[in-house]
Amino acid sequence: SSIPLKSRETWKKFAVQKFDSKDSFENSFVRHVETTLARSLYNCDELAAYQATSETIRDNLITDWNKTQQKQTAKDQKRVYYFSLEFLMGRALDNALINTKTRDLVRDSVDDLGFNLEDLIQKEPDAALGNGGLGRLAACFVDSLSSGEYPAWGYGIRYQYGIFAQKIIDGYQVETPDYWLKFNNPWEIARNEIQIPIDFYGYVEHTKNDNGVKKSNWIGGERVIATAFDFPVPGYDTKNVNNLRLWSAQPTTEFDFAKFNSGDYQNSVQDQQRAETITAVLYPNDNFDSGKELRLKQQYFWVAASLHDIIRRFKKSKRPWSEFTDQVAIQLNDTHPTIAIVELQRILVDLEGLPWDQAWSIVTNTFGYTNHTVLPEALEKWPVELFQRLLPRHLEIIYDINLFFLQTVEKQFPKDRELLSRVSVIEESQPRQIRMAYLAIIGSHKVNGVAELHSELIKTTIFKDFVKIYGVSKFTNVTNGITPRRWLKQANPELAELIESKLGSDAYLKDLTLLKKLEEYADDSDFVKKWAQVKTNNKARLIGLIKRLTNIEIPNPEALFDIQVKRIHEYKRQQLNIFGVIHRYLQIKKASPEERKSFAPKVSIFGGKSAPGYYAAKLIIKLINSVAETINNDPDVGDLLKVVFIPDYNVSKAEIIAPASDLSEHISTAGTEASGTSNMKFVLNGGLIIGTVDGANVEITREIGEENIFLFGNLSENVEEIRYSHRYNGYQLPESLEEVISAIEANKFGDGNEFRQLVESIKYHGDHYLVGDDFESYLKAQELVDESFKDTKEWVKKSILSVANSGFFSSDRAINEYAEGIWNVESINT
Ligand code: B1H
Ligand code: IMP
Repeated sequence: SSIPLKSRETWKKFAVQKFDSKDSFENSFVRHVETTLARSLYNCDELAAYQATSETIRDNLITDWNKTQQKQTAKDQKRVYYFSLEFLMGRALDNALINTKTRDLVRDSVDDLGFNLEDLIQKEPDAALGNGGLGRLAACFVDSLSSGEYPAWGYGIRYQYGIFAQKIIDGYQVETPDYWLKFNNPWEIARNEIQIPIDFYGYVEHTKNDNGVKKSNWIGGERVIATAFDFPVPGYDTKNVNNLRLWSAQPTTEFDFAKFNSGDYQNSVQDQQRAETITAVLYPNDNFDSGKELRLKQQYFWVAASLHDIIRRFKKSKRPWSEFTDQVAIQLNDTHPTIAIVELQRILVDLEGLPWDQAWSIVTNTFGYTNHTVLPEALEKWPVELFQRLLPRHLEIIYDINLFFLQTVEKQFPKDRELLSRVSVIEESQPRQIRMAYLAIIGSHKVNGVAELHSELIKTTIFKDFVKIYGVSKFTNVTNGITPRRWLKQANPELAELIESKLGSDAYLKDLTLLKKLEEYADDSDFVKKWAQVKTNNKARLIGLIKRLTNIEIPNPEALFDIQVKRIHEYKRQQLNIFGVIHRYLQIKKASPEERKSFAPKVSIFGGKSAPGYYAAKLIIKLINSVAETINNDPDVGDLLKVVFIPDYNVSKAEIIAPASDLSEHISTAGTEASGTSNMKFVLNGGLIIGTVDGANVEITREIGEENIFLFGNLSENVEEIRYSHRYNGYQLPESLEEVISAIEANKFGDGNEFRQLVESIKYHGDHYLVGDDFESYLKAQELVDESFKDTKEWVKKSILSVANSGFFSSDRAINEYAEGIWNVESINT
């Protein structure tokens, strides 16, 4: 359906020109205000100005997006598809300005037009289609894929409601809906012409073809339509703009006439409308599997639509199926898209008529699986009964996949019945369940963890039987990374500018290892002074945010800013942190005026959301707020200690918080945090870390040197033993922690009774997360922090050396490792 040759000259004559000067920007801006927004200079408010600015940038992005897609199609290389149920993108405008290097020009143009760019940027709601690290990782990865000019698409769901907005009322978390699409979203392109039917429920028809070969045919019982929304993802300093395609559910227009003719028109329309609920809301759980039917519907809906799209694109090339894996690599971001393995097998066998073995070889060579957690409560399992109803043909295929798999295991390890039942995809429990992680391993050619320690752990614990079966080479590591464009240049423009002044260019934003050169300036007193000044300015920016959000005044910007912002979870141990704060408070109260001088003034800052149904996490939030209430209003303490809970922690707030830390806390029970990525963000912004020997902290220590990090706590190899000993030998909490608990019980922080469950789980119920075992070691590490912070020069030196050696943690490096070691995909420039 392309334009006839004789008309093409006309098209080319009017090819869209990108803005490239103030004049052309302002021209486009005014046109968008007057036509796209149907306003004028008499009623153009900041929101309208934000929208006109974004529409103008969007025009540029779409122009490059089109060229990128054409170029990639012409090059005809293998493409990578990143399947993620979460993309925590945050705001798009500032990022697009930075990546396309148009920020200064646009700032000046917007100023000409009577607006302030910084204010316009604030008008954009976050695209918060994710919970935490896993979703933000996907966002950093699409940035790096575009910047590295890889032919790549992201596939996900366009939730109408992203992660809830958190309000703090009387110290409690209250969830409110995040209807982020309230205003027209200039960053998406609705592809209403793309309408993919997706079926659920129904039954399977078994027949034989003319040659007597068995054939299975799934007859769906409910149909919804997947329609596409495309989000252009600009690379940094390149014209490459990749696509993030998010699916939205719509009712079909094929009406069920039986229903409609029964005369109940209203109810029939309502039934159809229910289709839209599939993509209505993001499940707000981090590291937790809630096992809801609607969630499985989301998963199948998204995966089936994405595969349909990929196969349509593949078929345009008229290649034989044997070449599918030369064209397509699909990465599964955790087990959430695992049903894609089964769906592709179904398409190849049932619809395309390939023999099982050939199909299965295509499937397993297509997929890679990334594991992000070893926590048992987060490992996905689905009741067999639910699959039977919702996806009956898929269940049959899972049974066959499992049967063939167990037959090969049986051959390899004859008579080891225990092994067979341990590795079976079907868990023979009541009710029987499908183990999605096992299915993901069996259906992929590579399985990776997200930091070295984590990748070793999965091989020796949850997946050790599979290492025995497949060999160790199927299991690999790709340590997570973060994009330096958003997490340095955008979040911390002053630091970026200072770095640029020494490195001579912004090349480090594409090769972060160039930061190494900063080592030369760690003792340069002029540079050290400027470095410290940037931190102070960023702290002032955070003080402003805190005042606006909580009305708390931070009187002393020189105080040590000690920050823990992340999802609230017992394994992440915000309770350890707040107990440490209480301990410090009690010490200050006991100290003489003379002794008080030895405490470095400190601001303890918390932030993060709890899953709405996670009672223990919600109690921790309440405790933090109660402690803040007591301490901040104790005149005896004054400036020595302040406690803040920043409500509604999200990506755009993280961009203000990360540059403002002196110290940040990454203090999970060893072996529980797969990687962590905010640890990398804080280090890259010149903050020091207090942390356990867990996740990427291990590699951060290796890169920046152990003299530049405050490590404490038990090691992961001892955790199981300690838990065992708690259970069978009993345990005692250290005196220091008992004192803290007594203060809580004595109602020093509101009604102590309210926190009983939190206290009891630690004191009497096994202390699963080892708060007691790590408490003294934590306090010692904090003493060292106090000591070090007093020597400003030494502290700043540590900060500079840390940044200089954080180049490894760029998501560009991570993506290059995936491309080479897992996908076998090349950049379009090579
Ligand atoms: C991570 C999750 C997660 N691991 C289930 N697992 C979810 C699991 O909605 N669910 O059902 C949602 C999220 N998230 C995080 O991934 C790890 O805890 C971090 O340590 C890691 O840095 C991050 C990215 O790899
Ligand atoms: P898809 O890969 O078929 O989904 O196409 C995505 C986009 O790539 C299209 O909207 C076009 O802009 C572009 N595209 C796809 N195929 C071709 C082609 O054969 N020639 C030029 N551009 C193409």
